Amino acid sequence: MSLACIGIGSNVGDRSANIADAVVLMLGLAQTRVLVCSTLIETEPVGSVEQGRYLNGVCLLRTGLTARVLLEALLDIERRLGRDRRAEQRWGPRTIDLDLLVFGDEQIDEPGLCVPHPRLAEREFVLVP
Ligand code: A4P
Ligand code: MG
Repeated sequence: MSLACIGIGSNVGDRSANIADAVVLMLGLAQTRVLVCSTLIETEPVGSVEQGRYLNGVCLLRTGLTARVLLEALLDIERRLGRDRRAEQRWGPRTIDLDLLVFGDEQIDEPGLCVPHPRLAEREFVLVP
């Protein structure tokens, strides 16, 4: 079993409902328990794109999944909540963003999977929660 830290962000639609829906779907993940969720904070958007303020939070999971399978499951939750990456710009507005911030003490740098999340240390919207 591994401890995984998930960063959650939303700045489109009903932001707190989007985040609550994402947490409910994480509760249903195989071999996984949601241990704790932070309070949500409202944050100024980071990046050059003009967009609305975010709600951000962090959840701690305990999981028997691998980092790769967990990330695939998180991307699937994003899709189920209506996120369509092809219609978005990088660091632009999104209904829901789930980032795998930390996965135990693993250090992974593979195509499509980089853990710890490369911009973790510079992102207050993650560090504060
Ligand atoms: N990917 C690789 N490793 C990971 C990982 N550890 N966690 C791949 C999540 N995804 C990972 O992600 C692009 C691809 O990265 C995924 O398909 C996955 O295979 P994405 O979520 O589509 O792209 P993104 O989120 O636009 O880019 P990125 O680089 O993840 O940006 P961030 O760091 O997530 O920033 N401002 C505020 N206030 N609050 C926010 O939440 N979020 C962003 C996005 C910008 N500004 C923000 C916020
Ligand atoms: Mg992301």
